[in-house]
Amino acid sequence: MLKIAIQKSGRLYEDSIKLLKECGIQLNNGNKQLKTVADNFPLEVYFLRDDDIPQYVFDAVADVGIVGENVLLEKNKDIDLVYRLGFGKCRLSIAVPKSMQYNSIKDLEGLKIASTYSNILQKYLDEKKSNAEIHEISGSVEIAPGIGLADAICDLVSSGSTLFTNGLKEVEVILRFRSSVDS
Ligand code: PRT
Ligand code: ZN
Repeated sequence: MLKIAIQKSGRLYEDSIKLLKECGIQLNNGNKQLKTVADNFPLEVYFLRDDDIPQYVFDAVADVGIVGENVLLEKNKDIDLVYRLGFGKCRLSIAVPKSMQYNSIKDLEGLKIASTYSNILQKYLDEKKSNAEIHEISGSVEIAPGIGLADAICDLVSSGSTLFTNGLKEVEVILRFRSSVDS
């Protein structure tokens, strides 16, 4: 029996289910259960928090998983990216308050950046020889500068509207996650 881990709910859920359907796989119990077996194919589907998917695959509890490349990189498990599916496109960026003068990464020296992507961000800061400090938080990153928790943020961006509504501007793009199916 093949085992696949997909997101239980959230941005990747619909497209993951759609993909399985397009493969002709029939699932009955939706995402109410933590796992389900396909009606017409020897496939078991696990519904998980996206953050847990790399570990499940690494532990071989699941054979494959559908997860954002950002999560895959942040968790840094020894597992292979075998295919880009073409959905969930976004980028990981650093943003600062609109009013801040920003010319280069040097302007972040000694400042605090709130992020849930501390591993990817630390690697980027090291590459740029920046000593900015990372403040790791697990969510609602965009409000951090507004409430005095940090000077800047590093988070995923797609349309840019969350940055805009929180008075932030994008100043560094760390990674662009390609959605192309063949790259
Ligand atoms: O509950 P669980 O832990 O499983 O889900 P989650 O809340 O951690 O993740 P979820 O469902 O928000 O996102 C799942 C995946 O979708 C991410 O890991 C990315 O690979 C991908 N993705 C694509 C995004 C976005 N676009 C995105 N815009 N994930 C999050 N966002 C958030 C971003 O963090 C920010 O808060 O949306 C906001 C910005 O969006 P814009 O459009 O305003 O720029
Ligand atoms: Zn998550």
